[in-house]
Amino acid sequence: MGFKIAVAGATGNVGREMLDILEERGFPADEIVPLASRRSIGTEVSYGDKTLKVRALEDYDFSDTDLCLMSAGGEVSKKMSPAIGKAGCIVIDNSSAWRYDSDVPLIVPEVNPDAIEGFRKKNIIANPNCSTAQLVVALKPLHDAATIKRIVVSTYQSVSGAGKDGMDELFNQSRAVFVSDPIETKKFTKRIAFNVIPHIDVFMEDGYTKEEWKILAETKKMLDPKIRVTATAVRVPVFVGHAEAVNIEFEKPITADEARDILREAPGCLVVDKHEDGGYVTPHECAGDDATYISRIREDATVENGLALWVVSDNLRKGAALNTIQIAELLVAKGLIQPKKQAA
Ligand code: 11C
Repeated sequence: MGFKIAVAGATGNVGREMLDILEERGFPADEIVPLASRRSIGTEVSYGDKTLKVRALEDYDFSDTDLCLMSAGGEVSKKMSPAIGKAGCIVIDNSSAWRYDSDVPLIVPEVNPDAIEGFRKKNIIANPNCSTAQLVVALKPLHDAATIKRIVVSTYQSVSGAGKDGMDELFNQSRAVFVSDPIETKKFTKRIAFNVIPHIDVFMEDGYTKEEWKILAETKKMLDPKIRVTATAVRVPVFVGHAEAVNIEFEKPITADEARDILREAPGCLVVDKHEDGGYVTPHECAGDDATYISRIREDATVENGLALWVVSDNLRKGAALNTIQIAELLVAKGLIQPKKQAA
């Protein structure tokens, strides 16, 4: 007997990816229910070779559903997840609504799998921001080996992080440049085609953006509150795949060769680090893959015990849908969820 799973936000970039990954990985599902807002009722989505019709999230009764994979945005999640959890359906939420709540575990299975046990207070588990997920997958094994004191990270984030509207804007603006049409900016505050924008999410009082703050807060929550983090988050004209240039200062000495060996063995990591032309991974190459790729590993002689790395991953997969399904798999592997139908 398998699980009954609702996918909320099933028509979005991440929701569709969730449906693909559930099927690809053979997650033990007896029934999949795609949900979205009322205006999407009847929209068709694919699950393997099946076509499923979207139902209204607002009207759905979760009482016989085991798991809700929620990618319907922060506002919807804030409003609906507590009641879904109370109905006995575990919510794995992809928004930032619950990540910083001390009663909600924030999980990357390669990094802090044991923290998942804390989900029972609200029946909600949070999935991190895409730029944090790939970062902590790379940092965790290095932190275990040599204790990270401080990181400086600059991100190069694809437009799919801003949803389908972000992808459409890059496409339409690129086309407009070639045919000399006027450039329209709607989703991003400046032109993204053939440009980069040092601004993701809203500005905070200290001059950092919320995206930059999320990287700091989530790394501390999942990895170690003592690590100091500073980030610059930049949107780049790439459709899928976030890249990050990361400088790390450790307490203990660690060489680039040692880091390379550690990362080669680390779960979720793939090292591609040939010191030659093209001997590194770019976002375009990682799109559609599950791994977090690590390249350009080198010693940073400007600080004591310093390393620099280049980290790339598919933001819709490890950064969102894949990590969500890995959390669901972790619940099953730890025996923390049972199909309700079987229990009845
Ligand atoms: C972006 N990282 O690339 C964002 C998208 O908190 O889950 C994900 C926002 C979040 O725009």
